[in-house]
Amino acid sequence: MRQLVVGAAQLGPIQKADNRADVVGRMIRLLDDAERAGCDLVVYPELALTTFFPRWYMDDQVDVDGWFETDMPNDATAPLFTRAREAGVALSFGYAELTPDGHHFNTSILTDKTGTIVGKYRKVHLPGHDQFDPDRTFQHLEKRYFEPGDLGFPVWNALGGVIGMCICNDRRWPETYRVMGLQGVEMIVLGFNTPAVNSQKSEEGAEKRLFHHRLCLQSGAYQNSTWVVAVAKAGIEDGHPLIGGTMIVNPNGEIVAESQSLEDELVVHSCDLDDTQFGKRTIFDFARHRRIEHYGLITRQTGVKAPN
Ligand code: ING
Repeated sequence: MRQLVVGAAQLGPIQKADNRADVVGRMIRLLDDAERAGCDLVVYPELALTTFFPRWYMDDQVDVDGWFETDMPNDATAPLFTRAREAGVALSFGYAELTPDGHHFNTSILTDKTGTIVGKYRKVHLPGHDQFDPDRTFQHLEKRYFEPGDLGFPVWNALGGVIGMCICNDRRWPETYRVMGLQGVEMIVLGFNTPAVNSQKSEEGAEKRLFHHRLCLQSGAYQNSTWVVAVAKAGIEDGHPLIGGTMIVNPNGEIVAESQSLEDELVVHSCDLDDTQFGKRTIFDFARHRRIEHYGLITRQTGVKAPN
């Protein structure tokens, strides 16, 4: 029994006009709830400190960089790190990272229970586009504002287990889970901001979005015998709806806890990391079952080459 009590701290909408201090205040209130619930770890969404700004077209880099953090922790987030250290709770949250040498990443971090950052991940799969697209009902400019992550999919020995991170669109790609699965990951934590409608297919609404969201998390968890904790930024941001669906999925692919609202909401579950072992020793014992001599196309080829 290696119980890890996780608080999935869903955030409701953050408006473009909201400031980081107010958002951090909301995050601290969720952290207080998590401490009372006996959580060891609290997980917040992708880009947790600001509105989902990639929906807005900007061509002035000064405006773009205003959405980024140059240090972490920093003045805005220091109160959160201090509160976490006092509470003895580890944190994971996403933010827009601007590095000292001028690189822009969609980043998430993991701290230990003293508030020390022990892990960093930079989003690899950037969805959307990099130029203004008049055919879309709204923009999704992650390819414009971020570079693809350059850290791969690392995992860390932390909190008594093997912990990994990914971010939003990463959860739709099986490679994300498998690379961490090959490192023995026992819990993957991720945040997401998922528009409730498809900007290119308006008949695809929240229900279908939630169906694909669950499908990806449950298959990733099951096929790698790992816990998956997925945390939404939810609700309507300046008129643009985001799905909820914050949830915790067990190594069998079963949803064991899920948010009920589109607001700030803490979803708590005690996760036994030993529940990952049976799958890793039997049906998904990679060493015994995988046949890598047949998988070459997966890393040799990016796009489709159909038979002529
Ligand atoms: N958001 C969305 C996501 O992957 C998206 C973008 C939605 C892509 C639906 C494809 C289909 O959940 C982010 N931030 O990646």
